[in-house]
Amino acid sequence: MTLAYLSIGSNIGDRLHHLVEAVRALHSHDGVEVLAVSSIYETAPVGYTDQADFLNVTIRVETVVGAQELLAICQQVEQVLGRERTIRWGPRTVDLDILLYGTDNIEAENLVVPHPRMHERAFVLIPLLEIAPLIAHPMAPGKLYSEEVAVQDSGVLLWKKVDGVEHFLRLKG
Ligand code: PH2
Ligand code: MG
Ligand code: MG
Repeated sequence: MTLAYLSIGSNIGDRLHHLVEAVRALHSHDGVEVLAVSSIYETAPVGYTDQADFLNVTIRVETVVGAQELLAICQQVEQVLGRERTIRWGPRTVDLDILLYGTDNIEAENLVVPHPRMHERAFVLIPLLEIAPLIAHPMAPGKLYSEEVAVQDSGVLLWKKVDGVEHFLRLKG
């Protein structure tokens, strides 16, 4: 069993629907159990700023599958939710990124873990610290993510307080 942390974001269409459906799909998957979901944050776009605000959450999962298989599952969930989206021509409706996979350091061509930009993204760190306040950098022993300057960043607002996985899944029937 491995504990992993994922970031999920959506900024197209019914953003809450996409987040809830993504978590539901992961949870229903054999070999992946969602143990915690952060509150939902509304976040200003980072990178390409000329797009709508995101809703972002982070989740903790316990899994028996390896990191590459977890990535494949995430991509499958994106595709399933993306099929709705292609009808609307929009950019991707949901993005699932593996932040941490146990304490592994993975540098494959298609997957880098810890996520190489997570430490500079408030939309990742603020929800992550809510469910894992004392989490340390796997590659920087003794350093806490809570010490990163990005945690101070503006542009991340609490959108809906979440009280457990079941509560989160009930937000959208
Ligand atoms: N995801 C990106 C790029 N920029 N900005 C916010 N606020 N939230 C995101 O999830 C996000 C982003 C690429 O995946
Ligand atoms: Mg991403
Ligand atoms: Mg991604």
